[in-house]
Amino acid sequence: MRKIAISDIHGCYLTFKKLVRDVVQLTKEDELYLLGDYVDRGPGSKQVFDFIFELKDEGYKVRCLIGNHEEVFLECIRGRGRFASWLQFGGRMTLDSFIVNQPDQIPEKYIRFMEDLEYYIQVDNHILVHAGLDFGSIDPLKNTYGMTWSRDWETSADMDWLGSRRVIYGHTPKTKSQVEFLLEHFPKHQLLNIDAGCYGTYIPGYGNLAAFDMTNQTLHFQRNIDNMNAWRSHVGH
Ligand SMILES: [Mn+2]
Repeated sequence: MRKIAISDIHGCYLTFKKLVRDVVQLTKEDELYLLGDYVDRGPGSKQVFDFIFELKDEGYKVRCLIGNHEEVFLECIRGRGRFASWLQFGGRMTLDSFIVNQPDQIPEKYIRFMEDLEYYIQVDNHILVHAGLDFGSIDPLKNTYGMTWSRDWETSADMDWLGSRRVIYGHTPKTKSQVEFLLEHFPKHQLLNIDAGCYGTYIPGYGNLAAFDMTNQTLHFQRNIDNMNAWRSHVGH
């Protein structure tokens, strides 16, 4: 029985499926934790959701956190005027994967899935969260904005507050060797960013999806095998 964490899939369905099925070889005894940003940029946001539903239907244990991209999507659904910025943010790729033009044309079950996502999960002595924790707030586990949007928060982490707990998160892409370096220092630093920049195939060192095995404290990587050409032409690379 292993506890596995994966973050920032960003519509890279083929890469995600290969990582889970062939590289990690997930079993029904394992627990899979997904740390948010399922959608946008990659070509298969809908297919990422469908694969998560498929795993759950087959009896795999999967728990899912919210990322800032799902938050922005839900704001679009609730009509808070974020639609234009969401499209810039990679949202066009998500709409294309559903073959629709507006976020409210996406079927209800996908929207409900996103509405039900959790902000953080504590697993043994690990705190799992999408982006990080805002240590400027009285209780970092109550600041949901910090959980989905934090950047460069590591140096302000309050290690007394954290105690023996460790934080696993994503959101800010790192190269594969940076993620490996962070794992080497994880016992001392207690913070591990596992976002290996899956969608960034055009930047040297990026373009991998990482799975962190919390039980054995090991990393697995899958190189991106999705077709990122539409996103690349969209962002001009
Ligand atoms: Mn993010």
